Amino acid sequence: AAVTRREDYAPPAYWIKTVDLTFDLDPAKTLVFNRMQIERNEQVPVQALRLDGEDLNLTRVLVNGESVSFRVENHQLVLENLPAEPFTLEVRTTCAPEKNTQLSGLYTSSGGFFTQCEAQGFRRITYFLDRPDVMAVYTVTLKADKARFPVLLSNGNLIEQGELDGGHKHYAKWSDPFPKPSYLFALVAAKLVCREQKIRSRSGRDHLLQVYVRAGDLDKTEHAMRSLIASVAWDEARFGLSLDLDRFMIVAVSDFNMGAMENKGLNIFNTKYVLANPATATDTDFFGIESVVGHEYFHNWTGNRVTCRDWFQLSLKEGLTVFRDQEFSQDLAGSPSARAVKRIDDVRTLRQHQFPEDAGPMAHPVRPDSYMAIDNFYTATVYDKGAEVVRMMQTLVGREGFARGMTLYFERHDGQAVTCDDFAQAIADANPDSALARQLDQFKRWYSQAGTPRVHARGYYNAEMRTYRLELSQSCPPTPGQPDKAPFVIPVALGLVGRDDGRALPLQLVGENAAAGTERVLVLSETTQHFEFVGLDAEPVPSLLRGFSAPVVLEDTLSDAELLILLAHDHDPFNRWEAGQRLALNRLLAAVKGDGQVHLDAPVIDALRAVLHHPTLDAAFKELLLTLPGESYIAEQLEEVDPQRIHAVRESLRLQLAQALHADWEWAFDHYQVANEGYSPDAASAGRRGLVNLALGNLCLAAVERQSPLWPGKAYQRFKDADNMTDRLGALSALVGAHSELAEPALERFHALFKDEALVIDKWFALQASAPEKDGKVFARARQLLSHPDFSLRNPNRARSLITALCFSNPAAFHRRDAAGYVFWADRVLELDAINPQLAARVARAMDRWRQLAEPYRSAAREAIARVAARAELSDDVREIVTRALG
Ligand code: HT7
Ligand code: ZN
Repeated sequence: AAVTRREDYAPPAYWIKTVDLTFDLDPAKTLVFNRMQIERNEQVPVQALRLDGEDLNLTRVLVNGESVSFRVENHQLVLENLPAEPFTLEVRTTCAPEKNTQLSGLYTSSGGFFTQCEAQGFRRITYFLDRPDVMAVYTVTLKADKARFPVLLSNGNLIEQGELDGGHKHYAKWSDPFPKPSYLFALVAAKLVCREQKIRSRSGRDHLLQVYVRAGDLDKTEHAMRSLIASVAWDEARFGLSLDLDRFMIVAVSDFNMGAMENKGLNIFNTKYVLANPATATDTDFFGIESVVGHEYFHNWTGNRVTCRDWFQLSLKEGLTVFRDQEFSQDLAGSPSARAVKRIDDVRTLRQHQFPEDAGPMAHPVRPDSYMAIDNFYTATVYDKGAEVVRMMQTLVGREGFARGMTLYFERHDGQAVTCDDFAQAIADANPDSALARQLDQFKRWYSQAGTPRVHARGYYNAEMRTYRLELSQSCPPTPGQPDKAPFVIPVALGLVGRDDGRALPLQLVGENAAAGTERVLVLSETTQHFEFVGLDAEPVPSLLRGFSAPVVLEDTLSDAELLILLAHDHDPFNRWEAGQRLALNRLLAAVKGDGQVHLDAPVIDALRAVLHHPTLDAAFKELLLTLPGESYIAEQLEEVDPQRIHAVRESLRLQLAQALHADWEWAFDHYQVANEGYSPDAASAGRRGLVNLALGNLCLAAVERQSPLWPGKAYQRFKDADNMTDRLGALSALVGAHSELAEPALERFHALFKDEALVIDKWFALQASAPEKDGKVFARARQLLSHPDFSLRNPNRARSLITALCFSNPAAFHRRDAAGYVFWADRVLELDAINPQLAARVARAMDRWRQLAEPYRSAAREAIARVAARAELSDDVREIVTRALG
């Protein structure tokens, strides 16, 4: 398959100014009539017009109303000898939505029609210049059977509707005044109902907000609507960006490859990120909805009003919009400690997904240089590392400076398709005196160099001079195609903590007249730099990279004693959490590398107990601090990985934590119960529920070990009586995670209760496939579940609930000495590839880190990947992943 390279970008030879689309919608055969106003791009030599098209039946081509000669080659409709003046091109095609199992282009789901055009789905609807720098004004007419498809939606404003065929059919005509790239086109024709709300925004304009769902789901739309209203208000308050449409619609669909899609004025969402009520959705689901609704809404400016010139610039919209949704959720969370909880969550996600990506065969820069299938580059690097790059810009220019930069970005580029360079330039130009502006070219290495930099820190205290000299150095490991890296610009936020009293010490660098507070940002831009602090009466404990101020691995020389000081006193909650994780990690790694015996010693037990009982720390923060680092994160710290050994060591530490703090877990279980006055998904009550569920998990684990029925019995009762899904699933997970005998009846009961709630049944599959492995039973169960009547590979959420949960979230069940996990993986990738290549390619990535495995896993993994690669009729998507993995 062909590789597309960033360096080959050329502007289009033609512009499409307007598009008039008419759809005669039929699941088996839909007619698409496409009339475009086209003109030559005068900046480019005259050449043929090549329109992209895939899986289309072409029935007619007219130029200015006349038949012309044309040819179709390499998925393109080619027209030569076109008029020099602007002309009209009419193209008629048909397609078969009900056969479209890829869920890209026009497809059917639960009997309705939906579209997904990003990145290259529009070409599966009609012939077009399917690239983001071609922006056109769209008018869309939808015709369909009235009874089966009563709701007809497209982008923009409804300008006409009526009946056809004596009332059997009907039509609706939509017009979107904003020029847009084809990837933002959308249509929906289905039997749906909607929750709607009129709002007046700060700027005084009235808008109609609508959330469309299937008839039985209306009672699950309140939170999505609230989140949308909050998003509109937030973007106005924080960035002065208002909603530019009279009508903004969200539609939920149950078959969807990703989370949601920001089509102009008509966002289409995976049901998972719309539907929630207390009985069916957990606190995590509620937070997920808030952040995805925010994310898609924020794209209206960062992505839609200003879009990407080409797909290599994807992080221009995705990194920036993830940053914006993270900030939105932090601002909604409120208190500094609730903000820190969100920040810790985001960093955990980055470390769990992006760090391994950066260390494996798919490592690529935030702005990639080449791809075989662009859908493979909707990655943690483009999204989450991209967001960290934007966050570092904000750290370097300050919050207000960043908002100024955003304003300049829109002044310069509203209505354009631009590059990551344009964005960075606007932020720097709005802040000419900043470290960012001074070192912009070097800062932009974050866009061009892959790999996670290492920052090495050492401190030297001089008692005589009362100085503390901090030496920082950086390096970055090689990644595919990039053996050598130049230094990055790394903002290092830091504080110094008093060794005896935990006080935040004043930070005065040598040569400065006075201390600049107790927290500041150092900028590391050379390979090695020194910073000398003065006026220190005793050796401080450095608290570095506060708030995770850069996406790097920090290698310092802190002792356990120093980590305990930070855990008890650091003013930065992120580093306080990090100190707890490091203490646990040090013990886990020593055991994995040593004799396999892990021991939870008294100082750490006492410190964790102090955290649990702390009078002012948030429950959510305590939960994060008392959760051990995950098995994949532990694996990432090792040169060679034996997943079974890691699992055994972590399980042993988990049990010790449960036993050593038994009385404390009992106290926390009682103390943090949420008052029974109706469920609310706010951060404070969610935090309490989270900590109570963690306590229950620990109490069940310790109880099963000593064969006591008390806590499993309580958990089962709680599971039965729960009035919300967070508590019900929490109790069920406690039973499953402790391998209690009551897990089985609880699972059966759960299925019976929720058999008609697809999103809850997804949880039922995922819980079983991600349960802690014991004697191979979890893997055996997962394999059995493939033949459960509710299982299907065609629905992405359901496929993920079993396959992703096993292959990505359960290393000990997946990596087996008998290779059965790898056989399972290869079989599913091949099956899925025939149905949905995008999804297959995502599953394929479970083997990214195979080279890191110890034998016998490594050879068996290679063999499984080679088996997939040997299949001749593989999609480009999966081909790209397995080729890189073996390369
Ligand atoms: N911008 C959206 C990306 C997306 C997508 C990409 C490839 C295939 C299917 C897809 N569905 C949605 C989602 C977002 O980042 O907001
Ligand atoms: Zn996005």
